[in-house]
Amino acid sequence: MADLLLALDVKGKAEAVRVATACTGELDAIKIGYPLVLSTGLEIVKDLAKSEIPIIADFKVADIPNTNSLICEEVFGAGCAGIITHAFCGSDSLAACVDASHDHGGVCFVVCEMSHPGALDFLSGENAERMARMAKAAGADGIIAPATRPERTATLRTIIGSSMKIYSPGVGAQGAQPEDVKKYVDGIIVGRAIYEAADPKAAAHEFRVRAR
Ligand code: O7M
Repeated sequence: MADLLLALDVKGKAEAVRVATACTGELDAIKIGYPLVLSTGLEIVKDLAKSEIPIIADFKVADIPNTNSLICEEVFGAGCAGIITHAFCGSDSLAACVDASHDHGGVCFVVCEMSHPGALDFLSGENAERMARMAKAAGADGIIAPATRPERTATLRTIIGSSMKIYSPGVGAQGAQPEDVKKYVDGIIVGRAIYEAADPKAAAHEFRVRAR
């Protein structure tokens, strides 16, 4: 049984609020990232807070420890409940993000293996497994692993164990189905298949039911 996270990669406040409002009651969290925040500013977090579900900032943080901490301050200061970081900058950068998240009462998720074909160049295989071990050692709350490669997500689950969560993108527009990964993960991340749907609420409802 997996939660449903909406990847709200739309542009502008009006469209973001339209989709979020339409999906009221069908989502467990909303993931925002560069497409939306660069078009609206972080004030969008307050606008989306009316949906009363956690807002997770997918900034795929990847910098030196001090800069990572400063990014976390802004994200949690704006009202986000969680942040998503990369791990490839190393254990000190990752620790800064995890620790700053926890200092602000938030959660930190770590990208380990990505869902797109190009992930096979770097963000997969042994590299992903090393990053999963690093995420666990850092005390992260969870990892990101691909619905498009469920067998890899299953492998990463064996590395992190059951005390950490896995959120999994790739369902819908990238071709994966909720049934492919729901037994390995705590949440599926769905973007275009919901926010581009003629009826986003109905689409969200169907994904939520199929993820259960
Ligand atoms: O369902 P989509 O394909 O329209 O959107 C998927 C969302 O998940 C989109 O916000 C991507 O940036 C994100 N994502 C991936 O698609 N693949 C990954 O490997 C990782 C992410 C992600 O959310 O990383 C935190």
